[in-house]
Amino acid sequence: MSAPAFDLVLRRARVATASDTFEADIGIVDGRIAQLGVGLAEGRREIDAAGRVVTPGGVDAHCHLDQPMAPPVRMADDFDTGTRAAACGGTTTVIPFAAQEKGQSLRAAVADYHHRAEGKAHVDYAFHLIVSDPTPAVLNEELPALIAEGYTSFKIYMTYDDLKLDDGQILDVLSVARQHGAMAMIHAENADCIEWLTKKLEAAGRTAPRFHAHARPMLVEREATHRAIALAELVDVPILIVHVSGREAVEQIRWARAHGLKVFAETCPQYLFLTAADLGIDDSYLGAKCVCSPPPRDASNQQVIWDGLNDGLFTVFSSDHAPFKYDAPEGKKPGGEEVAFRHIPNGIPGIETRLPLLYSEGVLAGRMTLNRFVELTSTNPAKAYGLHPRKGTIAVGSDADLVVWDEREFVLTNAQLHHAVDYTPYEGQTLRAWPGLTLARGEVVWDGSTFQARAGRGRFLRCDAPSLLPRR
Ligand code: DUC
Ligand code: ZN
Ligand code: ZN
Repeated sequence: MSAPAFDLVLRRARVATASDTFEADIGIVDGRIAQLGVGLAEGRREIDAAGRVVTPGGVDAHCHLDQPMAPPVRMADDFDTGTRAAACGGTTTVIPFAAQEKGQSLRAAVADYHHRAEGKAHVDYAFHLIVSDPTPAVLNEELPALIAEGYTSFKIYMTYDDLKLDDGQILDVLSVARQHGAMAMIHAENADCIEWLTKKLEAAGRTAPRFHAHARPMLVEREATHRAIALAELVDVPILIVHVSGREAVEQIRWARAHGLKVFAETCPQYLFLTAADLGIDDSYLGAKCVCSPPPRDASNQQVIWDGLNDGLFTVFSSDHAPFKYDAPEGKKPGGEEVAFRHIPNGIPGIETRLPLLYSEGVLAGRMTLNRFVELTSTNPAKAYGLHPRKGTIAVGSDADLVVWDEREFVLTNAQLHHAVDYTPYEGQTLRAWPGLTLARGEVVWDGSTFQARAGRGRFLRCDAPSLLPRR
């Protein structure tokens, strides 16, 4: 008797890619998709997926794991717990950030971040860089060399004292992106406006978590988005605006596109499923759980985001998982105290709930096609950051990163999740689906009820030139 043709065959799947939906068997050899077709030969292992939707594993292109913070604050998830949660929520590739501290070399930040990931990751990972100190050595030597070595994207901040760049520095860094073909991601909020508003609020005694949203109104995001676009136009380079929260930023991006500029945009679950009211309608400290930047807006802005997801305004849907415990001195209560909003760590967890929320409220609620869901959550992020077609699609030769969906209604609780955070902002939300199986390079990492742990199985991915960028 001859040996089975495949290590694993997924039978009669309803395969969904960014462009097509079709029924097929998926034959897997050595962690890659070897054949797609009807009536494939036998595999050593067989899984019946009859009638069930199978999508490419999610690519979460914006998440923060074990990113160094100023003490006492510390992120709740490292590469172990963060990628465990990713796998259980159907995400098989993550791209967190190797963040340069001011005064630190970029290489040292990358080396430190590799150290944090090594032996811990359950799914594959790449790194974005965060450039906070663009010295001549960084601009002329480190950044070009790192781009050539597979770190082909970096984030620029327009706010936060320890990270922000001024306009001249942004122009310098964007010039490197242009010259070396990297993707520049921009956090667009006007730092001086935020500081001015924060001081006024503090002087009036308005320091409860809900005032975080008052200190960061849409105007500050709109202005910075416009300025980022202008700076990119001056340098003649594409940019990607991250975590876009609502109408005014969307209008700036539509304006840029209408003028022929290549401006990509990302949004996140919090701008579809939360509003500023989740930061509190009174001065309760519980609102700290939803403090993130930019803050969630209101129902009409949520609709603008849904529209942008459907009409092509957005390229990428990421979690912006930035995990801090609520009831812990290293989390939302720094030092164990209820603090003024300026001191509450910015960010919320969402790496595990990103796909199920959008599948439930987008695809199954009839707001979004299945193919667009795949494009936004997997294919486009892989293309934007140089990982496609190895990641982000179901095709012969691609890694066998697959999600088999279970369509069933249930109420989400934090106890069901696998991150190390003590809450989810989506507690009590009714969901209509969850991954029933996650395969990462052909291995079952989540079977619908049990996480199949093997820390260190996740591999570091060197990124190619982003295929969404023009070749120079
Ligand atoms: N920006 C992010 O990208 N993530 C968390 C907080 C922030 O301001
Ligand atoms: Zn940001
Ligand atoms: Zn972020």
